[in-house]
Formats: sequence, C-alpha cells, structure tokens
Amino acid sequence: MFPYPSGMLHMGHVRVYTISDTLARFRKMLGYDVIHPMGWDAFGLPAENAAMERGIHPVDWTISNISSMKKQMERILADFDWDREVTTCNPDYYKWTQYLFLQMYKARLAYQKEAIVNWDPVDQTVLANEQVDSDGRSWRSGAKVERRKLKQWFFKITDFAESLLNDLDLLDKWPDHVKQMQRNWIGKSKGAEFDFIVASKRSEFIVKVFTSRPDTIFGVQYLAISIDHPLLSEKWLPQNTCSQVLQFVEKIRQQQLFELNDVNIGQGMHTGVFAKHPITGISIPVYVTSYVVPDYGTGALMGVPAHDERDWEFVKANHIISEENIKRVIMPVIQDNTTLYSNKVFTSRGILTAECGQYAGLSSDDAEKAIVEDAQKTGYGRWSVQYRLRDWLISRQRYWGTPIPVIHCAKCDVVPVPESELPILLPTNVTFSGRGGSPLKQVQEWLNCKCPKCQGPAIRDTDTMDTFVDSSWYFMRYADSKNSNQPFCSKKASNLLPVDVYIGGIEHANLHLLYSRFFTKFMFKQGMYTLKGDTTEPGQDEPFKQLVTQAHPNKPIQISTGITPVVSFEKMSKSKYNGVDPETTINNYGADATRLHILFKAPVSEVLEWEDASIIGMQRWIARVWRLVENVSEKISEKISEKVSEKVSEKVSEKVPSANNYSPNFDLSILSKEDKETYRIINVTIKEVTADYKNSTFNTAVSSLIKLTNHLTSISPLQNDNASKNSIVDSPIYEHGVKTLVKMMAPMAPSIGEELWEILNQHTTSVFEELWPEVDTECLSANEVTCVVQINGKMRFSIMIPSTILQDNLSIEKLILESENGKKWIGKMNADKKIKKIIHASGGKI
Ligand code: ANZ
Ligand code: ZN
Repeated sequence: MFPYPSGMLHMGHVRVYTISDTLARFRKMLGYDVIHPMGWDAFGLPAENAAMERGIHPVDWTISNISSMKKQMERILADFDWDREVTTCNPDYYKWTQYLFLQMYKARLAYQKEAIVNWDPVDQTVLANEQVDSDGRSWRSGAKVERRKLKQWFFKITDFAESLLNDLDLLDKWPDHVKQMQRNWIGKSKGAEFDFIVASKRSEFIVKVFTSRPDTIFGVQYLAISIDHPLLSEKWLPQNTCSQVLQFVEKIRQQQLFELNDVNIGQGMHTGVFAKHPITGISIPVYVTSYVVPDYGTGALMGVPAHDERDWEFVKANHIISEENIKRVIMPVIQDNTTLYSNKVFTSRGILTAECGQYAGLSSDDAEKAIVEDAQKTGYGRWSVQYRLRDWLISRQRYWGTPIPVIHCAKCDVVPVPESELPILLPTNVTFSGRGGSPLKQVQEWLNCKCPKCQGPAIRDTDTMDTFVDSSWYFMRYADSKNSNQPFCSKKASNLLPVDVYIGGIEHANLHLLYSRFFTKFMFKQGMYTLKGDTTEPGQDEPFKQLVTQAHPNKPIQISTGITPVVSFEKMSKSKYNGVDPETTINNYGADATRLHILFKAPVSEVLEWEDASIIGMQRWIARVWRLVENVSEKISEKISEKVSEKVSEKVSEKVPSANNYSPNFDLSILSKEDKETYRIINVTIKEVTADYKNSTFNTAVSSLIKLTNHLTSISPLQNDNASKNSIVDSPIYEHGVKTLVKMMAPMAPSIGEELWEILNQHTTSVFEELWPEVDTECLSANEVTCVVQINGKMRFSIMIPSTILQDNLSIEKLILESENGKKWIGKMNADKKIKKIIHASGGKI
C-alpha cells in the first residue's frame, strides 16, 4: 500500500516496506521477475490544512514531503522500482482518474443524488459511510459528524454487492478476519417486504417494511418509520399531532443516532397515523423513531416486541404495550422450559402459535414460505434481499483532490467533460479561507466555462473526488505508469495483474480494500484488461491475490461492523511504537538491525511492541555473523595467494535455476562425521527458512538463522582455538555454511548481507545476483545420534548410534555392549553383578 506523503515515514510505514522489500529481494533470488513499485497517495486534506496553517501551497507541501520520504525510504534500504512511480496528484495520473469517472458515468455507475450526508464540521466536507465510525465520528478529524442534505456524486458500488460478497470465498490467501469484516460490511440479509396500508379520506399511502422474519407477521403490534420517511408530511399526519411530531423529528435529527447496531434504542413518538395489518386487518399504530435506519431496507419496520430484542426494548422504553399484552406468535419447539418463553423476548425460530390463523402449527421455515408465497399471490408482500452496503459517496467540497469532470449547464443540466478535454486541471491560484465550501468556487476563470453540448455559458462542478478513488486503481497504473494515451496498456496489465502480494495495515479492510475490489471488477468488466485463461472464471476480477496485513497498536477494530475508531493512519499516534522515530533508530542501530528487529519481534499480522533493548540483540547477531565471515575470508585469501594462477571463484551470476545450486565444491562421501552433521544442519535451516520466507513468518526465519549461527560458531576456531582450528576452517562445509547463512539473511538485512558477501567472494558478485540456496533433501535426517549411557543412574559414557537402528533396541544394546566403553564399564560385570534391566529412553527428536 502506498503511503500518504505526510512528510515523515513513521514506524508503521517502515514495517510495511521492510516486509515488502524483504519479500521482493527473496523472490528475486528465487529467480522471479519481481516488480516492487512505490507511489504516493498524494491528494487529501492535510495538504490543504498545511496551506491554511502555514501558507504553503498544497503542491509545494506535497512535493517536498515526497522528496523527504523518498530519502527516508532509501535509508531503510527499500529497493523500489522508482521508474514505475505513481503520484496521484500529478495531472498525468489524475487525468486517468477523471477518465475512469467518465467510464463509470457512461455505465450509469456514477450518479448525482440529493442525499442526507455525513458532514464533518471540522474538515468542512462530506464523508462516506465507511469514514464514519460507530460512534458517529469522522475517521480523520474525529469530529462528531452532522447530517446535511446536499446534492452529491455517488458510485454505485451496490451493483457489485453480490460479487463483492461471493468472490471473498475465492480469496484463499486473504486473512479470514478481513474477509469477515467485508462480509459484515456488505451485510446481505434475506427476508421479505410487506405492505401496510394507511388510508385517509382521499387516498392511501403504502408503508413498506423489510423483515428478516416473515414468520412473525402475526406478532406485529406497531410500525416504526425513520425520521426521513415520506409519511412524515402534513399531508399524512393528523392535524392534532402534526406539529408535535415534526418537532420531535427535528430534535432526533440533531441527536444523530442512526446506527443500525446502536444499542441505544432511543425515543419514539406515535405519529397519530394507523396502518392496516395486511392479513388480519387490525389497526396498527405507526411510530417514528431513531432506531430505524433511514437508508436501510425500506426505512420502516414492523415492530414485533415478542420476538425482536430492539422492538422489546422499544415498547418498554416508551411504555407502548404492557408486558402481558405482548403478543407471542412463535413458541419454542421444545417447551419444557416455560419460563424462557413467558418472561423474555424469544428470538429463535420455532413453531407458530394458535394466534397465527391458517399458519398455526407450522415451523418458522415452512410458515415463511407459505406466508410470503400467499402474500405474493395476493400482492401485499414479496421476497426481498437487502444489503447493508450503501452506494459510495465520492463528492468532497475540498480543493486538493481530483476535480470531478462534469459541467453544469442551465439548459442541458449535467454534461460530462469530453474525454479529449481531460485532464481538467486544478487551478493553482486559489486562496484557502478555511471557511466552508470549496475554494474552487472562488476561482471565476476556472469555474466559468462553455457547455460542451450547447456552447452556452456553464459552470464546472466544484467538488473533487474522495481520495479513495485515486487509490482504487493506482496498483494497475504500475503496470504502465508512463502511458499518456490510456490508464494503462491492456496487454501489459493483463500480463501482470492481479497483484501477487499486497501488504498494508488492517485499518483499510472496509475502505481501500473494498473500493479497490469494486474498481477492479468494474475495469475488468469494461474489458480494460484480461487474464490468461478463462475470463468467465470467477475471481479473475480481483485485485490482490494475497493480502498481508499488520495490526497497528491503538487501532482496535469492531469485528461486527469492521469500523476502525478515530485514529487515522497518516496521523502520528501517541502509541509507543508509532512514536518511535525511524531516523533516530536507524542512526543509532543501523538500518539492518532496525529491519531485523521489526521482522523478528512480532509475526507480521500482530502488533509490534517497540523495544530498543532487543534491537541490540540483532546488532550482536550481525557482529557474530561478521566474525564467522572473517574466519572464512582469512582462509580464502590464504588459498588465493597460494594458488595465484588459479581461477578465483565460479560466479553463479547467470540466473538459471539449477537443481544443484546448493552443491558446493566438495565430495560428501569423504566428509568427517562432524562435517556431515554441519551439512545436515545447514540443509535443515535452508528448508525451514525458505518456508518461513514463503509464509512471511520472518520471526521464525530469524531464529533459525540465529541457530545456524550458533552452530557454526560452536565449531569455529573462535571457540576451539587449539585443536581443530585449521581442519575446521579449511573444511569446505564450514565455508559453505557461512555463505549460505549470509545469503539467507541478506533479504532482511541487505547492507550487511551485501558487505559480507563481498568479503566472502573477493568483490566479485552481489549477493542479490545469487540464487537462493536449495535444500539437499537427502541429507535432512541425521545419520547418527548421540546416545548417552547411564549405569546405575550415573552417566558413564556416550556413543554414536546410526539413526537407521533407532527403533531397534536389540541392535542398540549390542552396539553399546561391544563398544570400547561398553566393554570397559559393563564388561566388568560378573556373576554377582548382572544386568537386570535395560531402559531405553529416546528423547523423541533426533
Ligand atoms: C420484524 C422482525 C421480527 C424482525 C423478529 C426481526 C426479528 P437484518 O437482519 O440486519 O437485515 N429492520 C428492518 N429495517 C430496518 C431499518 N431500516 N432500521 C432498523 N431496523 C430495521 O435486520 C432486519 C430486521 O431489522 C428486520 O426484521 C426488522 O425487524 C429490522 F422477530 O422485522 B425485523
Ligand atoms: Zn448546455
């Protein structure tokens, strides 16, 4: 995920880009053709705020931030493909964002609607539902959001609700909790719609309700409508209650309690209106209340206090029906627990009671089918599917964004800008007053234009797009970032998409990741790119094959709604970890140790608690590896001076994956026992570390490499300076082990990796030109294990046992008894000292 150019790389960024850089370097060493691109999510409010606070133009602020963040990225040794760089505020990029808007418009997926919207009074702009948390606060400013009625542009993401939901099942490399958050956010609900008629002298009004429990229709005791419901007009409200009701509605509107999952049921008021029950004909009172969400379902519900918890709370809180008058229409299948049934709301499915006319005695399932089918025949109801997902509101009344390419003409109404006139450039000579409305409204020479249709005077749309539009397709632009004729060449995109690995924070689960899926599905449908193989195969139109997310501290997520409370990702959080300045850490410990620490301290999906103390551990490890390398390099240079004329090293620079690249220059059959064991340990490490890299479990990769370091150190001359110094350092296995270690740590710690490789190879190659070591699978299991022998509870000696006979107790005994030490210790036993019992205890692991 590309960053917002705030000017400062924080630890959250450093973590994401360390992970991606490590993966990219690893994959390159595996022989893959890797694209590791980077760009800037460069539109957005902070630039505008900086302009207001400090008098810097957003363009200048953004450009200078980008250049300082680029330097910081270099300092963390991130190796990005800068030639593919994408900056969303550059006209050569936003031209194509505007183009995509026009494609949406043509496909009738971009439309304007007068809507009650979330208005952020601090940032002075409208927000999408996804940008308001469950507490009714702006995701960015934290301000309590107000509701206003404004004409706004929307993208019809709801047209894709079904495939956005179903295709989640195909994303097998996405974390389950992210998929679950999207499922909840899309919120598919199956049920039925029923018509309740309100009759007056002259005409009738139909109140449609959506219910997920059609089987409870006989339990309806009131209807509840939202404060935006069309019934709330002087035409329909009785004279004696009308003004009182409208006042109440205004009061609620100010209180802003609209969440579907709001625990606070709130107040309600009888409208004075009654509706007719479609089956029984009974007169049902209609209430207006805040717990009915205006734009969910039909904005009205049938109140069934006996079987719905919120309805139960509502009638109690507002003293609408006394408890003994609550009408129960569903009973439990097993009725031994009568108290459960008589005192509390019963929300499970069950059997319909005698109150339910011809449907009495049916199970909930059967009753639902029968009731809705009958309703369909008679016309008062029908099956219905609802989504919680709303259309995406993209208008922002701000300056620093992609201008919406639309012209308003008094004669022709809304006219899209012709594609040939794109981009509609943002004017630069604007003043930032900070007092509401877009600064674009003040730029007369930009605002006034000719209508493309009738050539008459017209004005431009002064809204800009939500910056989440810019970021919904930038990853596709990487495929062809310099294309000036189209968003990207279809062939190039078809070759590269979808993105193999996408890495970023979990806070985007319902925003960026959902919008990107929507854009991808749209663009795929438009035929802007195709994939190899069958294009009708589901899941081809998904943007990201694998998603790796990290949790950030202080960023709790409500799993049921997927909403992230207040803290925004570009804002410096006060948490321990985000408060750590990467620059300082790199100055103090170096980029390699910083990177290793990030990867080692926590699995990628978990919160990283920063701890300076444990960085030192990584520094020490680096120093130990360095010492190993120096041992080897001394020997190598000796060898070189001995055989001046001989070829120094065989370069493996051509990247031809060879099955044998592990194979060092030595004959395994003549190795000593110790060398064989070292060789085995090297191979076990290769196997584990490779799997860890593939699974992005870098923390365990680091531990395995540390273990290998320990082993190599234990046999190195530093530890054994008298005896075997020469033999071991001379051993090609030792050198092989050190080289393999350096190669495998290099993607995580690239600068030390490169440095050590240079030393080891006499400056001949770059470690990143090397192929990743392969496992010699035949050598993975130990040939021999050490067997410790105790006699009468005392440790006496040890002996090597071939691992092939480990299961064979008799052979082990024989080996022990026939060994030198065996003869010495056990052979002493005679007639009066006999072996009574042999206990063979295996430690399990070889
Ligand atoms: C009667 C009923 C009886 C209900 C019962 C539930 C249980 P989901 O599942 O989330 O789709 N409802 C309908 N429209 C609503 C709105 N605009 N705002 C708030 N609540 C609304 O929820 C559907 C259920 O939520 C509907 O089914 C309705 O209450 C309520 F035993 O109808 B039910
Ligand atoms: Zn016109």
